Amino acid sequence: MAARRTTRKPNVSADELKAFYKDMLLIRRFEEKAGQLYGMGLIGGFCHLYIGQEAVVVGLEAAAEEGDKRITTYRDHGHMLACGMDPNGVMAELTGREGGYSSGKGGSMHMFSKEKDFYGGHGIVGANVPLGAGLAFADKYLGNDRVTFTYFGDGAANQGQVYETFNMASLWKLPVIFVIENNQYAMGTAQKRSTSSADIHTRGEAFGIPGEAVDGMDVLAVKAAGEKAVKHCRSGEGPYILEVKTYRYRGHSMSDPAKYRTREEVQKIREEKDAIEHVRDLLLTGEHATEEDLKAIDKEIKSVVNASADFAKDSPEPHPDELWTDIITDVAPQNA
Ligand SMILES: Cc1ncc(C[n+]2csc(CCOP(=O)(O)OP(=O)(O)O)c2C)c(N)n1
Ligand SMILES: [Mg+2]
Repeated sequence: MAARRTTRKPNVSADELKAFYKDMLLIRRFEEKAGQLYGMGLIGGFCHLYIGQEAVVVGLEAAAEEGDKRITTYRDHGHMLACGMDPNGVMAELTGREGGYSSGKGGSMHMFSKEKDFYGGHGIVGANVPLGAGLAFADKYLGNDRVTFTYFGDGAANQGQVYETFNMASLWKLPVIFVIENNQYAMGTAQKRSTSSADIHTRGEAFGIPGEAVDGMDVLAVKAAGEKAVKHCRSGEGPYILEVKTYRYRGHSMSDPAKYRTREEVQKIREEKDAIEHVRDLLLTGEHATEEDLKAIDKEIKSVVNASADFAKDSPEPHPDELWTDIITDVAPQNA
């Protein structure tokens, strides 16, 4: 295997490293299972897998506190699992079953959890960015010190509404972290073909928003960058941009011809940079865990994921009477 980043001794406890390993593995195995269920025809419609990007959301969740909020795009399963949503409810939603987070009527891109401060799951590229600033505005208005993680992609970063949002977020000093998950592609378009500047994190400069880039395949680096960003936002200094350099191993969605990159490119990153393998190496070389310990974790994760698939399959489809429910509400939102 190619040279890895294992020589550095990380300033992290064994328990925390194990938790990172477990949380990232849960996302990967869950997504692999979702891919299988899609292949079997049990999941329909759009389905965007997060495999390869696990360290982004796990690192940033480690920097978050109770009451902080998150909002993301259609590539959202990992975000839900990382903030503690129930794998059963997520898998049941993917399969369109009653036990799902949106009672089987939302699917992969449309799940929410007020309990976990997860505000979706949004299918329109860039549209969740102003919504994220709105969540941060609410916290500022209510006078608390919570922050909102607003995730979007390198492709979305070229959208006009992102810059309108940057302007207002900076003007009003909103506690929002704009997390750009730069996985190098927007569907089949490579970043260098679509994006005029290589450093997306500098795009806030015109608005006075600080930004930095971080290795998104290194969960410890992501956590450290996240903590810095959170500190900035929580202390009332306004928004912050984190460009997290990552990579998706699977296609854009389940229907991707994969003609825009080579298999070798994907393989090379998997071999040299994989975030889960990185933590596995740290655990083993630092003697924080044995192969047996890791096998036990793998087994535990596998059973959680299998249970979620069984739960989904056993859950009924929504009753036809539900066709006209949950569409629109006439109840005005109350104070949070
Ligand atoms: C407004 C809008 N335009 C186009 C699309 C189709 N579309 C879906 S995902 C996507 C690419 C977005 O890429 P990126 O922001 O890099 O996110 P990634 O999929 O890589 O996570 C496009 C063009 C859409 N959903 N919404
Ligand atoms: Mg992208």
